[in-house]
Amino acid sequence: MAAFSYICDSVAVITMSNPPVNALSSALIRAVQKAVEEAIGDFAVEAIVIRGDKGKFSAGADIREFNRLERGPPLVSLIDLIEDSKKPVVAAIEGVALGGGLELALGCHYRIAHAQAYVGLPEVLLGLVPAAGGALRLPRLIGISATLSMITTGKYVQAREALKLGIVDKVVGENTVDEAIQLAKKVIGQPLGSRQLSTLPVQCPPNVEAFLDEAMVKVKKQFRGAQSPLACVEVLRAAVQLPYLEGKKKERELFQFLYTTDQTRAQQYAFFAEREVAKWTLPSGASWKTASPQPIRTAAVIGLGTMGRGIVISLVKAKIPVIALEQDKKQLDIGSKAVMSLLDREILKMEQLGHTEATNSLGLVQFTLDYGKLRDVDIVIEAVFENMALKKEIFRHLSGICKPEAFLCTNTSGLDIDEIASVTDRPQMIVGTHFFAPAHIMKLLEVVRGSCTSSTSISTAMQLAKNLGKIGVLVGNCPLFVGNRLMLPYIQQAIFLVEEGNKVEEIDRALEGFGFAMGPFQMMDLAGLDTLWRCHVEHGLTRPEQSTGTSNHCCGSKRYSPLLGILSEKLRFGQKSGQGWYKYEKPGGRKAMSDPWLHNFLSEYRDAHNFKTQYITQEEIIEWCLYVIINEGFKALEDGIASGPEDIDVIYTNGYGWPKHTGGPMYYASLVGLPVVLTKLEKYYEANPDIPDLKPSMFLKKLVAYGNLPLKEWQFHLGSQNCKL
Ligand code: TC6
Repeated sequence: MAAFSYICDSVAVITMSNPPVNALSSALIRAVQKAVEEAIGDFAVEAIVIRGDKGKFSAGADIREFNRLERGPPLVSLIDLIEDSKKPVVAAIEGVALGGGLELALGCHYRIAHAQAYVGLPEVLLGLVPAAGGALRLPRLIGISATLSMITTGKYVQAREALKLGIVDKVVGENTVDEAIQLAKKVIGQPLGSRQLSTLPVQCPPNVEAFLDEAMVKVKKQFRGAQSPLACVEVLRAAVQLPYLEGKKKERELFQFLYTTDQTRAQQYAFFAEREVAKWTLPSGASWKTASPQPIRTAAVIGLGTMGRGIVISLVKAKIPVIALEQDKKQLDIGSKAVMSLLDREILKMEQLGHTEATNSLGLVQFTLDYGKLRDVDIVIEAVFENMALKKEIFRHLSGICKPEAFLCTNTSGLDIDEIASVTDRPQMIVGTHFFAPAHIMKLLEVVRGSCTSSTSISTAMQLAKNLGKIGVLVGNCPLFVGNRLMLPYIQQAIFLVEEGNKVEEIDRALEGFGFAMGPFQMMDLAGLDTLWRCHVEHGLTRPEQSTGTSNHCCGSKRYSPLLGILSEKLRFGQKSGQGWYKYEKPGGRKAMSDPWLHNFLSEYRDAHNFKTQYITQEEIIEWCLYVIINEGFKALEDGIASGPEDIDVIYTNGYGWPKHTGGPMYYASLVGLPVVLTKLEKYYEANPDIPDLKPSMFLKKLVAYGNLPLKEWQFHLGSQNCKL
């Protein structure tokens, strides 16, 4: 676990070892404590270096132990022991020093980091606050403002930035441990007072109280409904107002409060779910363990619209050379200018973080009109607009041009992968790669398996997702895949509520109050009402010939709303045209403002179509809108399109703005209780038999028949025979 592995000229080197990330489990803390005590007590030792095994300092407290009853020795006393040591202690940081790992390093008197290492206090992402002195020592080292930004976002800071901020004393390109030993030798016998962070004053801006009040307001707005970012501001207030030891008590109190909340459990679930989805298995038995990803050394992107541009940037950021292709000179000029301007912005950001080599990225992208240039690339990602005929023509063409080993991917948000694959010479190498806009920022990649897609192709696409810094989730091939399939009933439901008299702004407010970054109407305005309307039409969710809305609002026995179509016909496309469900300061503007025209229009529309007004509460809005997502989620599990509830949750929390502090739609359903969700759906469906999205899924009913089963047991009751992956 940890031993005082050798003494090098009076310097003891303690190596923490708990693969794969040296998480500070009870056993590891105990072992490090013993090693530090030994080193302190050994006359031959004059200084100590602490390092992590296998190139990683430590990823912090062992999250797997969070829910266990037995607790080991507290990390806090180990860190205090280190800080109080009369012999200098140096942290040699390689890989990561996160959470408790960074807190331990802050207890050391000096810190040296490798250039590729990251540090951070990401406890907030697990619904917690730093609780081993991190939020008290860091502001004494780098000030309140920089600490606030780190602990409320949980962001990881690269070594060079950490050096600028003052978190580490030195950054080295190699031999981190040797450098740490040299530093340790140099400081033997020097006074340590100024290096014991807990004894220093907190660095505050003038009028710190007003600064913290303002921070609280900002954080409340930014992390709607999440408790831990607010607690982080409170810990900082304690750091400012109280002496260190009392601040420590407050830190502990807040940690212990958060530790018992549903939010932290949901966020821990989300953490493990994001790792679980990488471990895919097919019904054939092929899996992430048996399939080998092929190396992707070069790539091509076809189509430089919004999605294509973001995909090019993603590839370049992962240092993969890209050939970007457009169909004509005009589109190529527009697309290449947009890509280069995005790239310039990314390079600037990277340079500010100390990546001096960032400008080299400019040479990684090449623009062309010539398909012949795609002959030797390892992967092609087609990102033209959603038109099956066009996509098929492109894939037919690629089939004749690309080398036989090239993987051919389509960025589609819901078209049939098998139909696209059918026109190629290599259906086993066709993969759906559904990126989310903006593609160079959003973390999610839905990897869609067609019926012929090989396990090697899946493995390659999943590995590519990881290399691009994204989370790949494998899903089956069905209309709209998983994410959009669940989204459509949500959008429809929100529109039905408006037809019944509820205000667009109220519905958005209710869902933002639940924690969504934006409500459904702002989201529709962002996505484009015309685009959504086309999607409704393509998927048979309305009758295109009646888009002016003179019908009885039924398509067969199914209710539909023509509102998206009507607004699109009035050129109210959303943000891009400056008006949609809201009005904006200009086309492309972002500030949504309530629109009196829309309110009048809706009131006339309701009168003309004899809608019965049914105002509902904020709580009911949440139920009506979210329970259809959950219900469709159970249907997707039943159909075998998603491998498990975790996959749906990861898709929703990383691609659709579902708040992580509620875990995702399926986890949230388990929290509410499946019997409650079922009863509500039954009630709503009985009142609205023309909305089939409210009809409870058979799988949900089956689970409820077993009682209120924990989410981990759901899949067992489905069996694997349904899997369509
Ligand atoms: C804290 O410190 C609180 C302190 C207060 C004390 C009072 N514990 O992400 P990967 C596992 S809170 C247990 O795939 P990467 C992970 O589940 C903690 N396990 O690898 C996976 O297991 P699997 C604050 C952990 O190279 C394996 O390691 N720290 C922990 O892409 C590999 O992980 C954090 O929040 C852990 N702390 O990224 C850090 N961390 O193979 C969270 C990872 O069985 N960790 N595992 O599936 C990370 O951000 C990333 O894991 C990484 C490595 C950057 C360390």
